[in-house]
Parts: sequence; structure tokens; C-alpha cells
Amino acid sequence: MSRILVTGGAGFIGANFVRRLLETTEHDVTVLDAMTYAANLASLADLDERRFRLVKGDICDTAEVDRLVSTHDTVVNFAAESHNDNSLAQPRPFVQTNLVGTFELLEAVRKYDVRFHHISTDEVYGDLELDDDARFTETTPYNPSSPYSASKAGSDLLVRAWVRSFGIRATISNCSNNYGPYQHVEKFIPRQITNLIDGVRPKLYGSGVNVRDWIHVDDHNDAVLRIIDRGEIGRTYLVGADGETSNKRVVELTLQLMGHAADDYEYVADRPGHDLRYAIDASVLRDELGWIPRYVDFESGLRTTIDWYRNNENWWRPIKAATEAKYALSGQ
Ligand code: NAD
Ligand code: TDX
Repeated sequence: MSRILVTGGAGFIGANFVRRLLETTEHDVTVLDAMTYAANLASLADLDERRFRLVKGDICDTAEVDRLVSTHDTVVNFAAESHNDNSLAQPRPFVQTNLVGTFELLEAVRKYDVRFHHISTDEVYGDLELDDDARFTETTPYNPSSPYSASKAGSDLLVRAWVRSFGIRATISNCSNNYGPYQHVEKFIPRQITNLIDGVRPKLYGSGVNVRDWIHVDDHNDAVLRIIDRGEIGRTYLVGADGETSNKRVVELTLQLMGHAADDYEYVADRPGHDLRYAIDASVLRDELGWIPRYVDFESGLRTTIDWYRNNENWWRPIKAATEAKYALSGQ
């Protein structure tokens, strides 16, 4: 049994990870989370307090990070500013949290020789053409497009440098787009589901042809657990479940599953610099660590996610109006 510090554990993927840890392992879990707009206390409600505690704090706070890292065996870093649209409107917190915060964690794990796993994104590789069957691999050059993806790319490079220069025990995973329960309603899929519950038509940026490689959050977190247990120190693992789908197709499917005509959506202003297509080749993770995604049927994963938002309005209702007010300012 060990003590795991999960930074950003009150956000979407982190909260699902904490729930999974408590359900499937014996580890004690501490969440360090700044409780920004993206966090939701309700995502961590009802957890067993004998094995779980939440510390409200910032990964950029040197003393707090030092204190917490010194008493844990493993740190898993989910803490980040995560939304591309926000990074275009206000890039500063992205540089601060994603770069400076990762630096603070690296200095602490170096000091106490604590195992570190860094959660990152496929967006560090930039985007792919639509009419191409190329996919990202571990050797694809970094070429990020947005302030968000550039700050994540920088954080990955810091981790790699700390491994090489200081010998810290770290791994990195770069995952494609996640969906599932507890995802903030600013993100594409929950935004459209909750819009439809509210009688509002789904909104597609630009022409809707952009492709994302969808993976269920539980499959991502299974991969993270596997990498922490069996991953090779210093390695980067790509996580993806062959879920390439155009945004238009996601909206059409969501409309159908929720009982509407498939074309009952509207086009809104495009995202500046909008990445065209992401696609992950996860064969290293499958072949070397034996990881197999379970939610390979996107339609059924989407149906379960729709049900979750229908059944958990208490979770998302308090943040919905403010999220839409922010989108209205940019014509989206
Ligand atoms: P999220 O925005 O839902 O959650 C981020 C959490 O980090 C929030 O609880 C927030 O309060 C916390 N946080 C922010 N700044 C902090 C700080 N300075 N100190 C401490 N906590 C802070 O994000 P998510 O979608 O759960 O993403 C988690 C991680 O996974 C991020 O690193 C993201 O880059 C990465 N990722 C996300 C996806 C995706 O599809 N959502 C895909 C690949 C990788
Ligand atoms: O209302 C919308 N309409 C729309 O067409 C929204 C919110 C988004 N979109 C488009 C933009 C993207 O092409 O849908 C796609 C997905 O958008 P987001 O949910 O904002 O995700 P994305 O920008 O692809 O980034 C996500 O995946 C990679 C996460 O937010 C990142 O944290 C992760 O690194």
C-alpha cells in the first residue's frame, strides 16, 4: 500500500482517477487542488475519508508542494488549465499552472526521490491533415498550436529534462480527447448534451469537419494506472482508443441518441487556430504494457454519458449559465 498525491483531483479526469484508485486499489489518496472554476467538490462527494483527503492548494505554492510531496510515495499530476478556448482569451494562468506548477512539482519529487507521473495531451504534437491516415507516435516532433498545448508541451519537456539531468523517476502519458462523467460543461460533448437538455441547439465550430480521437475517461485512467505500475522510467506513452470521429458526427449522434433530428444543430464562429485532426497510435502501450481499452463502442459510451448528465443535473446546473455567458462573448 502506498500514499498517492493526485494534483488536480477535483477536475474531470483526476476525480475519475481518484474514484478508480479508491475502488480498485488499497492506496491512500490525497488530492491537491486549487479549486479553480474547473473543479467541482461534488465530484469527490461520498468518498471514504479513512483513505482520502482533499487539500485546497496551488501546485505553484513551493512550500505547500514541498510539504505534501515529502509525505507521499507517488505524485500523479493532473492539475492544469485545460481548455483551449480559455487559453486564447487569457493565456497567463496556462503558463503559470502548466509550466511553473509542473516545475514546482519536479523540484519537490527530485528533492524527496518520489515517483512522478505527468498527465499530458496529444495536442503537443500539433494537428494532422484530414485526408491523411498518419497518426501521432512517441517520436512525432512537438508542434503545438495554442497557448494551452504549448504550455503542456513545455511541461512535458521540463519533465524529460528533469529525468535526464537529475535522474528523477518520472513517466509521461499523452492522451487524446476524453469523455465521460464529471466533465465540465465548457467541453464539447457535455456542452451539447446539457444544451439539448435545456432545449438549445448544439453548436459546431466552423464547418464541423475537425476530427478528435475520443477515449472514455476510464480507459485513459486504466492506462495511467498501468504506466505507474509497470511503465519504464523516463518513457512517454501515447494513450488512445482508435476513436476518430468528426465533430459533426459527434453532434449528429448526440442529437439522435437524445431523440432529435440529426441535423438540428447550428454553426457558430470557429476557434482561431483550430487544430484539424488528432489521432493516436497507441500500439506501444498495448504491446508493451498489455493495455486494452474497454469502451471501444463510442455510441454506447456516449449513451451512458448522456444518461449520466440526465441523472446528475445537480452536478452541472450550478455552472451551466456562467459557462454559456462566457461563450456568448465570443459568438460561440
Ligand atoms: P479539468 O480542467 O477538468 O481539471 C483540472 C483541475 O486542476 C481542476 O480541478 C483545477 O481546479 C485544478 N487546477 C488548476 N490549476 C491548479 C493549480 N495551479 N494548482 C492545483 N490545482 C489546479 O481538466 P481535465 O480535463 O481533467 O484534464 C486533466 C489533465 O489531463 C490536464 O493536465 C490535461 O492537460 C490533461 N488531458 C486532458 C484531456 C481531456 O480530454 N480532457 C486529454 C488529454 C490530457
Ligand atoms: O461548443 C463547441 N463546439 C465545437 O465544435 C465546443 C466547446 C467545441 N467544439 C469543437 C472544438 C474541438 O474541435 O469540438 C472539439 C473538442 O473541443 P474541446 O472539448 O474544447 O476539446 P479540445 O480543444 O479538442 O481539447 C480537449 O482534448 C485534449 C481537452 O479540452 C484538452 O484538455 C485535451 O488536452
